[in-house]
Amino acid sequence: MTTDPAAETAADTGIAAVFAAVFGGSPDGVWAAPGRINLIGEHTDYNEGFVLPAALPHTTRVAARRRADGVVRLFSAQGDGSVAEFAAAALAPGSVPGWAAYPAGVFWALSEAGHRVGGADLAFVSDVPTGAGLSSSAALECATAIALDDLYGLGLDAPGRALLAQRAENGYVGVPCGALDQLASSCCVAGHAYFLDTRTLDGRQVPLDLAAVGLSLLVVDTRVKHDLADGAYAGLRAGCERAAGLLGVRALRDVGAAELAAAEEKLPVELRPLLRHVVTEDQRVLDAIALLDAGEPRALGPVLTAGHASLRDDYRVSCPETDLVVSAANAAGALGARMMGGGFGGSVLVLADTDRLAGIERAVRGAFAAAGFADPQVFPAVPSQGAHRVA
Ligand code: GAF
Repeated sequence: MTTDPAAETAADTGIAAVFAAVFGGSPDGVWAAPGRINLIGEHTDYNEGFVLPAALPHTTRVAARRRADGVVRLFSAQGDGSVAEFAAAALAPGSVPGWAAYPAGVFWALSEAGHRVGGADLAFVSDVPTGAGLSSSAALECATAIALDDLYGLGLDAPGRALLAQRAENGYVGVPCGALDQLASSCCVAGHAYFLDTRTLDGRQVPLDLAAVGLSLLVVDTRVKHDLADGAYAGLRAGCERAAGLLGVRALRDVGAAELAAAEEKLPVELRPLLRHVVTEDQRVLDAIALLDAGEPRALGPVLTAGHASLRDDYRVSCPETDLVVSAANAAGALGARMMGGGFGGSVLVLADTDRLAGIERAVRGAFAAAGFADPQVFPAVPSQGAHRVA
């Protein structure tokens, strides 16, 4: 869980030993892809809007070696000890179950896109929390994509790998996610947030040195597991697409903030809050970028908290635990806080003065204990490097 080169080498030694124990011999290389936070811009990606993620120091690493016989073997140190094995050429959506579906889907998506990829042995070791809204699935996919890109000399670029990883999740695993997580895991740069227009894929790395101004980002993982594969996420996406159709626009991104009230009138009542969230959230991303460009990161706090209120009241994807983190953190002096990811559990991002972090963490843990919730996992989020080769 680090991008420090010396520490990464130590981590490699560990993963090479895992590889040797499972497959024998040495890997051809080791690659890493991170989980992500998202400063603002939630449920905007599949509405072709704006996002502002940053990579976490937590990564999924993969030690990989080409095979000449077309066989793929997958092992995860976080799995049940078994090896998933299949022929690369025989993949069809859904043919490999469980966690191995994500890397298998990358083989499938590469082949569907016309890339010549044969077999490989891959051993994964990850410290990205799973089911926590921090993109553990995308880290698994993007680590696989960069390893196969190098092993088979495909010559892909980072956004290209990200879109193939998204295709794997949509077409092979069957989750209709947008491209936020895969683009963040592939393209982020250490020390920066990544401002991205998900329609045009125009992106800009925005320097984010919060430590220099005495600020920190904290992740609070509520440990309430969300599962994107369930129907709620798909239902929200379908609702947005229905609303766009009724409004005669390609995607809800095309409704400007000034047109919001008139557009709401044209929709059935149940779709209005979805439109409201997407339009106001896109505007919050633009507001956040303007604040960062103006050198006013403290002022991001209220933007984050407004984003949470919109996800809670309009999009309705928060839960009592994420709501409690936001209210307890803000009451204890945070500048702002919001849930991240698909919702229904997962993690909250807190922006605070560094010297108030300990008090905020105490307050959140105390509030959870008082409410009878399980103790959350809390760690700092330092903007880190996107997918890269480690060794
Ligand atoms: C999940 C999805 F995978 C992303 O594509 C995005 O929609 C996010 O939820 C919500 O912003 O992480």
